[in-house]
Formats: sequence, structure tokens, C-alpha cells
Amino acid sequence: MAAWNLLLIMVKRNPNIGRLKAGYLFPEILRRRREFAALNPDARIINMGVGNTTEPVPPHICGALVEGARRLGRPETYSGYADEGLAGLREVISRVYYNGAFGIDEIFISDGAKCDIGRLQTLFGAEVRVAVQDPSYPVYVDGSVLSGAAGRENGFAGCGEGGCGGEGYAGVTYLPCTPENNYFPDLSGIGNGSVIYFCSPNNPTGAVTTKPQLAALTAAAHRTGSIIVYDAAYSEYIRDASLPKTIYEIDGARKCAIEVNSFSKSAGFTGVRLGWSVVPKELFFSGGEGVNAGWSRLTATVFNGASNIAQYGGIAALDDEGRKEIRGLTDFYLGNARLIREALKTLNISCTGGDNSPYIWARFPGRGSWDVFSEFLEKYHVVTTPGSGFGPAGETFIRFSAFGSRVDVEEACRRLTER
Ligand code: PL4
Repeated sequence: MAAWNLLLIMVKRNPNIGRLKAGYLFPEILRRRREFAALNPDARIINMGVGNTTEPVPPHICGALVEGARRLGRPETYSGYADEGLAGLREVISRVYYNGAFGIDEIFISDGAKCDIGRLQTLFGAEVRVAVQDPSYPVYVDGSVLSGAAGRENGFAGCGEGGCGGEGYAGVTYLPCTPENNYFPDLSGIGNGSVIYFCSPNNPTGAVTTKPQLAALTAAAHRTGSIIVYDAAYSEYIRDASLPKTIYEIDGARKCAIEVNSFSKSAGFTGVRLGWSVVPKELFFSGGEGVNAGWSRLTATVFNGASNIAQYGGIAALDDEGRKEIRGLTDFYLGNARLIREALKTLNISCTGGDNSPYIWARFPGRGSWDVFSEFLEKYHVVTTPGSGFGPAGETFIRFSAFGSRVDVEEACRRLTER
């Protein structure tokens, strides 16, 4: 018998992987789509499920990516590791998004918001409480399960006021965001010392938090000694000038909030990979250690920086020409969102979002969200995202993504209104 047949691996799997209750949402949607396609080979399926960009990177920004690649081919412009990010990019992010309020050592360039959320979960470790908007982007909860902060019987609260409305993870305080509370949660359920994941414009509901609401969230974080991880990945979709684009518009947020953001949905960098996190120096852990210093230590250890090519593209995206291109691209997807909303309206389906966000959240009272997902796939050949994948409060909803070509969106809307 070959020696390798006798090999007995004695390395255990991280038990947190076994604590995840289901597969990750988006691969599961893809699996069901493929299953349907195999049985219905003639169906032309349209994706309105995963929020994946479809439109080309605009010319000025794309030109900078090309030039970034060329720079690497010349000895005089070649660059290697740039661990926390190119200074020029960090400076321009501070200026464009935060009026220069942060030093470049408070802005960390990443390979995307999701990747930094995962690393932040390592920073906080297993001993924190977690609070999330319910529904919310699944990475906040699933990543917390992987870091050991959720999913264990660790004695922390299960659900916030109003209950989970379904099965959630132990260690997570679910903050239901429903039509009844206009998608802004009751904050009284947040436990002391929580990491609060908060996303605005929200994925999946499309709701955007107002300034007074964000001030209330910041006050709740101060009251409970909590840290907010504020996900502003869709801030470029805000058109209503009264709505805050960053949590740092609120006094006191620098002492309680980290902000993550991304070029994915603004400049079409979903496949390029570039984002950033703001970690203010005024933010401290309960033991008095600086969060900024801890983050710097952690990222220096487990991350080697975003691609330099992508960073040159990011710098171009934030100059005058690049800003115009971002506006054009986000306007385009908001145009899709308008069409989707109108189609749903003609079907008398009540929905929110899509005006300052690329997601539309549609309500189907009394129905299970996977059932509605299946109905839309079977009847219209349109893939959506079932609301329950975003948390217990999403059960009677499905999400429509406005990321798609105009041809596809128009065709999907035609099917919805005519079939
Ligand atoms: C599918 C609130 C999409 N495979 O590209 P990144 O890492 O800078 O940003 C990811 C991200 C961060 N924060 C929020 C997001 O909604 C997203 C992207 N979400 C969606 O359909 O919900 C893409 C999902 C992808 C994923 O799992 O992220």
C-alpha cells in the first residue's frame, strides 16, 4: 500500500466554520440559477441578484489603470510594496471624502471593503458582542461567526427589541429594520461593548440614514461604549444633498467609528479591487490601546497592500474628470433602479430604495423569500436575492440589484409587466 494511504491528518478544522448555518448567500443563488438553467436550456436568464457591476470602467479612469501598468514596466517609475497605500491616494481620499479632516496615517488603502471587514473582525476577535441592522450584508454576521464572536453559546443577547423574527446567531443583536420603523432600527437593544455594523445607503433595503438618525446611532455607540463599523460602500449613490455621505459628518463619530468604503460600485472596480478604511487616532479600545495602532499592526502582518495599478486608477477616479465619470456611472445604475421601481409599481408590489441606492427592496407579505425568488426565476427568468439571506427580518422580501446592462434591465422589466 502506498505510504500516503496511511496518512492520517491530525489538524482540526477551525470549529467556527462548522458554526455557519448555511452556505454563503451568493454562491447558493448561483447554484440555484445553474440548476434552473440546466433544466431550462432555452431560458435567457437575467441577473438582478448579485450586486455585480456590468458597465466598463470609464475612459479617464481606465487610462490611469493602463498607465499604472506601464509604470511598472519602466525602471524609473517601477514601484513595489506600498503596504498602507500610496500617499497620493490617501491624501486625495481625505480631501475628497472628508474635507481633509484625516491624516494619511488614518486612511488605509485596501483591496475592497469586504476584505477589510474580514480583517476588522480579526482585530476585534471572539470576545466582542455584535449588533447588526437586520437585514444586512451577510459578511457582517458570517464573518463574525468565523472570528468566533457569533454563533457560540457565549451568553450574549440574541435579538434586539422586537425580536429576530426568525432564526439568528447567538451573540448577535439583530436590529430589525422594517417598513414599520422606516428602516431605521430601535437602538435600545445594543449591548455595552458591541461592534455595531451599520450600512448606509443600506444593502439590501436601499434605505439611507438621515443626519439625525446617524447622530442617534453615534450617541448610542457613546452610551454603550461601542464601536461602529460604518459601511459606506454605496455613498456615491446618494443624490439627496441633505443625506450624510459619511458618518464623520456627525460630531463625536471620530471617537466611536471606523468607516469602510470602496471603488467597486462607484468606479466599477469590483474586479479591480480597491477600497479604504478610515481608522481615526481618537478611537481607543476599552483597555486604552489605540485602534489605529492595532489596525496598523494587524494589516502590516496579514495584508501586503492593494495593487499599485489599482491605486493609480483610484487617484484618477478622484480628480475632476474621474469624479465626473463616477457620477455618470452611478447615474446610469440609478436610471436602471428607476426602471425597476416603475415596473414593480405597475405590479402593485410595494418597495423601497433605488433613489439614493442601487438596490430595491420589494415586499411580499406572508410569503417566504426563497419561494418568491423561485417564482421570479421560473416565471420571469429573473434572478433576484431572497431577503432571508440578509437576516431574519428579510424573510418576506426580495432584493433587486440595479447593476446590469440597460438592455437586460429593460427586458427584465418588460417581462415583469407583460407576463
Ligand atoms: C457578492 C455593503 C454585493 N461576492 O467589492 P468590495 O469588497 O469593496 O465591497 C463589497 C461590499 C461591501 N459592502 C457592502 C456590499 O454590499 C458589498 C458588495 N455586495 C451584493 O450583491 O450584496 C456583492 C456580493 C460578493 C460579496 O460577497 O461581497
